[in-house]
Amino acid sequence: GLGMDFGQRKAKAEKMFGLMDVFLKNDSVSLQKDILDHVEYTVARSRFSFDDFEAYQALSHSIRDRLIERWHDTHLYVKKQDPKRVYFLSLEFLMGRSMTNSVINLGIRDQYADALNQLGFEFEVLAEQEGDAALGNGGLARLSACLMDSLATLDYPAWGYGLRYQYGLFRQIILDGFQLEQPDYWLNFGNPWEIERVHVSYSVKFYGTVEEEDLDGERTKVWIPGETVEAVAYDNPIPGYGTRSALNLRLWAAKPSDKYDMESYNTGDYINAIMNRQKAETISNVLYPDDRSYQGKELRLKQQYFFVSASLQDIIRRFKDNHQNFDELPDKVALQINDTHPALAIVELMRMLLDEEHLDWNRAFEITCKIFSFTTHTVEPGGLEKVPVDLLGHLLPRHLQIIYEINYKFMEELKKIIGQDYDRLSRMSIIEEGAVKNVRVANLSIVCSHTVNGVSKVHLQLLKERVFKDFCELWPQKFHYKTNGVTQRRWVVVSNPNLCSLISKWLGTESWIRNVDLLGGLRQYATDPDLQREWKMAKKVNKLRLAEYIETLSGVKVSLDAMFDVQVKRIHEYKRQLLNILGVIHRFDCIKNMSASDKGKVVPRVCIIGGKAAPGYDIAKKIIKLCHAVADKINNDADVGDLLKLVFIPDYNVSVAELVIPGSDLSQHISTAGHEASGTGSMKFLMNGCLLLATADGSTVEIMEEVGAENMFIFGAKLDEIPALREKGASLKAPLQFARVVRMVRDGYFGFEDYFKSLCDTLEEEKDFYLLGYDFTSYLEAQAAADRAFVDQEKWTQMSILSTAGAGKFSSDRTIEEYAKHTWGIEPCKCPF
Ligand code: T68
Repeated sequence: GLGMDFGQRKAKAEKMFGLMDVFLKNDSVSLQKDILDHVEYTVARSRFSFDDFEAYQALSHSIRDRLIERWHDTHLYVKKQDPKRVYFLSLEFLMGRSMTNSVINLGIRDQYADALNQLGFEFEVLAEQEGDAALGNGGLARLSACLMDSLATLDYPAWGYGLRYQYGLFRQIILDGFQLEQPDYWLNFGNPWEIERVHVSYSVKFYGTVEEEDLDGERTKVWIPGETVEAVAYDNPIPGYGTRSALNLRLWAAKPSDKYDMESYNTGDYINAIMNRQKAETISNVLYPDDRSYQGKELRLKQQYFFVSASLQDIIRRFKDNHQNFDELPDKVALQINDTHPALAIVELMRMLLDEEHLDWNRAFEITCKIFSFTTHTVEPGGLEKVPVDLLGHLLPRHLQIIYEINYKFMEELKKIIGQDYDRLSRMSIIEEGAVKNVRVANLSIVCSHTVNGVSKVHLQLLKERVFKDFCELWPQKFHYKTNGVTQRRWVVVSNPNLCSLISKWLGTESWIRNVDLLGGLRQYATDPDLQREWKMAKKVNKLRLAEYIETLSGVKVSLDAMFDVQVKRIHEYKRQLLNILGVIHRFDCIKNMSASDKGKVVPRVCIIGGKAAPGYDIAKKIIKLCHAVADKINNDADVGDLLKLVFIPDYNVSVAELVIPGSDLSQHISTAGHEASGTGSMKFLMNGCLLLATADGSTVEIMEEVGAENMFIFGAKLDEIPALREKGASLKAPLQFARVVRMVRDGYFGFEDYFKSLCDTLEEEKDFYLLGYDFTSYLEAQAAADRAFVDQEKWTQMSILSTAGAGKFSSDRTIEEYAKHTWGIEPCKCPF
């Protein structure tokens, strides 16, 4: 794939860097030796006796060596070229496992598989030993991971920055059908994929006061901080596919600062002083598990500032290595903030430029606005981040002053444009007045960014009409959208090897792995009986794998002839897992009341639901319990048998997704229209040839444009109908079928009627905000259409092939190209060997 053999690369490298050492060799014998050396010297086990986990450790270190090699070469080269770089700032990255992805992207999976066979191990078995890196909640965090993969593959000069949480997203365990949260202390067994850089560290300051001082006859503000914490870098190489580029994802861990004077007068003071120092580490201890709500918590704000301050110090230091003039900063640096969580970066850069580099306000502000772009992932105006002014002023007094100053100048400018429209001025102000004064982080981000991106076409429309209406009217040219994407490397090549080789065989090339538009070439074979047969076979194998997983987890045996109908994502009222469960109850009820001959016509279904509820989200937790209660009833009903099963897959995460998605026939994306900014799960299912049952919301609107509504099952109220429907409220009569299934839950047919009462109450006609009642009829119709299509397996397989064929647009490669060109202004920087 790299177009050069070992000798050529070495020759070229030597010419460029002179002293460049030889690269590691990738033939089977060298790999075996490497693995055994790591068994002996890294893992410290005898090379004659080691188990699967130790083999995994040794193997991962051998892969890590190769990652580091490319990562060094990339850095050396990019440093020399000094192009404009993008820095992707995100508080969350959901990387999942690294091993298989790494060897595939490095292009040495087969060599490793062979070397391991020689040693008596199997690559796939060892890969299962790895735990997930779950440093994020859901879609936003997995998007960050997919974008990093595309940045690396497309050779962009980019860095990711984030936090190295000690505890990732909680593990979900299910006890009696209830969700329990368990800590994810993921670093317990070491992490071979990171490189600790004890010498790359920065002091991050908090609290204290701001004083005025004389500097060369001018009054300047000086922040006298009260607490210092050290940020230590942990680097995670991100290899590109079919290139030698490997990017860096730099995650910060909090450590006590050495610049801490202790004056202890007795042993007790000394011990206490040490204990207090140790508290510094709590900053990067734990990921917040709420994927939507914002509470003004000091620790969360500390995390945000800690990560932003360390990253900016690092970025500015790198800039200053070969530049003195800050006017050049926007030509060398693009800063992308992933949602508003890293927005303090804006204020921190202003502070550095003003207080440390002594630029005047206008110059500092102009530079800052040229550097920042921001992507929002929200559709609810109420979901926007707010920070109490008192909290911010206490933790970061100087930053609050700067925010006030930015706002004052913005308000003055705004008055000149819109006049004395005080309602609008107060809506647009960065400061929200009221009983508790808040900083509106989104307003700050919009005012100080050159570009604001939504994540799908309809999302931009919602930003214009609802979320950022005032700002869109003021600066229409600032607002854009970049439709999200997912990486086909992770979501097809790694997770669905059967389908991957099938696609390559029929397209006659592996190029689609880098150029996913080529998938369109499958269209011409959609009705070819040979492809159809092979396609069905690949799906069968994946379904078998999933069925085995389900059986080990839940003891439920499922039939491979049934349609595997899947909804996996975070549990939310707006995502309407409840609609799905009520649909299952309806199906169950129908089967129970059917004649024997009608039963013969039922298309057997395995309904699969998975996802985590935020620990404090009561209704979401009740939905999980309801799913289990209904499953208990259905799965043990002799009348139903194989016609219907309901399974809840616990602890849904990236590696579970890699198993579940390829094994699904149908997947559900059924949010109330106008509530899902994009949705990226749908894209993964689509690539894997799963049919979509969906509302026209977020990304599915664009998926319809690509694969055609006739190849999907679309239902539900449309975006523009929703306001009127909500207005009607109680006068909207829910259909009888809906009333009947809700009644079954209410009356305790599945037990726990007291516990489910508040859940059922959300479905009352006047309260049914997410319009489950209204959409129920068309939902059932869409489900019936899916049944009919499944009976005609030829037709179904054709639709499945056309789904994969239409998935090209939804590669994160396309997303990254758009960001690079239109938002960041960066070019690829490819190491020529
Ligand atoms: C999701 N947002 C969107 N947020 O809901 C989804 N929020 O439609 C979209 O496809 C995806 O972002 C990618 O754009 C989230 O996942 C969070 O996880 C989150 C986390 C912390 C605070 C707020």
